[in-house]
Amino acid sequence: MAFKRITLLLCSGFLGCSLNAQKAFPFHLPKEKPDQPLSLAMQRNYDQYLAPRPEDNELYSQFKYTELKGLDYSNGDGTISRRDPSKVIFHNGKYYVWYTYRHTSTPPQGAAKSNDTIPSSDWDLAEIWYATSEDGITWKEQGVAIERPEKPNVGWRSVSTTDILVYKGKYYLYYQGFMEASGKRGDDCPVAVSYADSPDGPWTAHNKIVIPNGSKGEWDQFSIHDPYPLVYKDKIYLYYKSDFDGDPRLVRMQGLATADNPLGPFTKSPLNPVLNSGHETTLFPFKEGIAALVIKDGNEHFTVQYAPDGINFSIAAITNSLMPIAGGPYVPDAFTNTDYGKGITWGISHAITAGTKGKQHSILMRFDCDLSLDVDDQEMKTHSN
Ligand code: AAL
Repeated sequence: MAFKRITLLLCSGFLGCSLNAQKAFPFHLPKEKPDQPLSLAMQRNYDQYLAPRPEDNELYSQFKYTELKGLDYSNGDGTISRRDPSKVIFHNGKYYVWYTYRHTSTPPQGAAKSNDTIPSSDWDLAEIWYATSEDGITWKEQGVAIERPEKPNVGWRSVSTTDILVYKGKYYLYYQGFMEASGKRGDDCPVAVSYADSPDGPWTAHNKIVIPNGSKGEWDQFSIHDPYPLVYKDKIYLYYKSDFDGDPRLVRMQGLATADNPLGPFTKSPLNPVLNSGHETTLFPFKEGIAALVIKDGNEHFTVQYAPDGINFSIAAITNSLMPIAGGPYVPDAFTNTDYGKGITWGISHAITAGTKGKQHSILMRFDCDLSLDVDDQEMKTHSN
């Protein structure tokens, strides 16, 4: 697939979640009727949304997808899978991404048929691998970063769904540590962490749960998934997904835990969950706050949200194209403790989960977007397809 630049439809009307949103409107209440009562829909249009048209705010984007080169898609029989990419980082002239890698003799067979060598799901019996690239499109798979530790260490059954933190010159990979196969309540897993002096490893397992499950009755008692660290307001802000375990439906939401030390202790926000929707976590510093791509699950799925304080999120934008599933963006200021985030323009996400139930395997792709303050709107418009 040829890479094409995305159609860009951005202007500069985004005002955070300011109650002064009306000022951004080039047209608003008829001047001759300033006290005209507003319908609920019109009130919301002024108070909640950030510009008169969705495409007029900086958190509106379309998304374009491009096949990656160098990560082998060819076997296609479900025995190899790459999924749930980390954020992308840039180090010594190369981009790095980590992801869940599974290579088993059979495709996933479901929980009942799973055993020590047969995976139950696409992320069972997995390891964390990594790849590097000079241009973000052609990648070289470098091999394993985090192996499954010996039983009974956290993650002995599977390590998956990782994300990277760079903090004070060291590298930290947070990941889900499974103690049982996915589908047999193994998904009720907590988050573990390994650390290294270089993105190429070697990685040392902390061998402790770093973000524990909530206590019985708390919203995150069953799982802590999709850890996603940023540095914000002088702290590590680690967002994560959990599931209210409705029988058998899961209500997925996202929470926040903060820390001064990458190995913890992490303190969960008293306002958790901070996002009422979403599945895998994708967030980035934007202006004074944090923006989130909220995908797949919940009443507010497939929206871009913004929290001026990193905690209180509102819908900022919708999109008219498919949002990246499990997006791991390149966030240049993810760890700089910025007080004015610049946003993102690309990353790696899921392309597709191929095959029928029990035979899934996942593929990674690149996404491009314009969720960045640096992009020249006019230039992008000129090159739109
Ligand atoms: C993903 C993530 C987590 C779940 C499973 C593997 O996309 O939300 O990682 O546990 O699905």
